[in-house]
Amino acid sequence: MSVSASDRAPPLIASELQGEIALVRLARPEKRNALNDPVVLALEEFFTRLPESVKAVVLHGEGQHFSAGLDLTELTERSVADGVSHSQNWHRIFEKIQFGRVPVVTVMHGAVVGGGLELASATHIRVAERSAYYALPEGVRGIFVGGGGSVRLPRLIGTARVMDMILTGRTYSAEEGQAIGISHYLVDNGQGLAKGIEIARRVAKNAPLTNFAVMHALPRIAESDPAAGFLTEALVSSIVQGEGEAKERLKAFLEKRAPKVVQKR
Ligand code: 1HE
Repeated sequence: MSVSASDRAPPLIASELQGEIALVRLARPEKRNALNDPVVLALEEFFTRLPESVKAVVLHGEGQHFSAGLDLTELTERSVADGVSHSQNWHRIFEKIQFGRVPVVTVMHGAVVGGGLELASATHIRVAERSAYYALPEGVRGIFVGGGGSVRLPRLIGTARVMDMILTGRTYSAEEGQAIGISHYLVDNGQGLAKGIEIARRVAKNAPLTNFAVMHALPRIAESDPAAGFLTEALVSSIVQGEGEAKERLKAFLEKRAPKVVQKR
């Protein structure tokens, strides 16, 4: 399925169901997948209408780049009030992705900059191709992150790095991004989508309540004081293991019907 701003306009995003997973692609390659309001709203629509059968999503970008970030043509003549509401619009939609129903795997290649990096950081697993590079050109453009980047990126790579990226316009390579924790997986060019799909299929096989706890409880526990965190963890783990699915999976292991953890070679 493709979504356009109007019937004759080129598609903004394109989506496809593949069994238990859905693929969603930023589809403005001629503008380097810059994120304008219609694209961000199309993403909201996609995540709002995700069929119940979908258990994980892969987000990727068409063309040579994942995303050039905020569509800078939108910034001209915007009042302070409009700016606040635009930023809060992104916050609402990216929160819908981060705290949504299913985990999202992002495949990053080429430019992953500004709002593109903010979008990727709102998702749960990031795969990078070697062509990927990361930057926050907000400083150069005379603006500031507005898509949740000052909340999510420091938690991912540290406030000091985010400060440096914005102040100096520094670019990190795919290898550096892997070392500092922007990506979880680093693959050769052209291999990202296959890897993203493989990961999403694997994630889709988890018990839904485990995925729910990982997406909704884990980040909140990690942010809470340890005493509240331990209590919340005890409650959540007890709820998750009380589900029929957990009981069946544990029984399967004890009856030697389930896979073992494998040693990494
Ligand atoms: C754009 C945008 C954009 C490209 N908004 N139109 N983001 C940035 O500061 C990044 C700005 N973009 C770039 O630095 C480069 O375009 C790229 C490194 C991403 C790609 O370079 P390249 O050589 O492949 O493409 P290009 O020739 O620069 O761009 C092709 C077209 O896309 C061109 O339009 P055309 O009509 O002349 O063909 C570009 O103008 C257009 N284009 N990027 C609008 N970003 C919620 S707050 C978030 C704050 C931010 O995200 S700040 C970071 C903004």
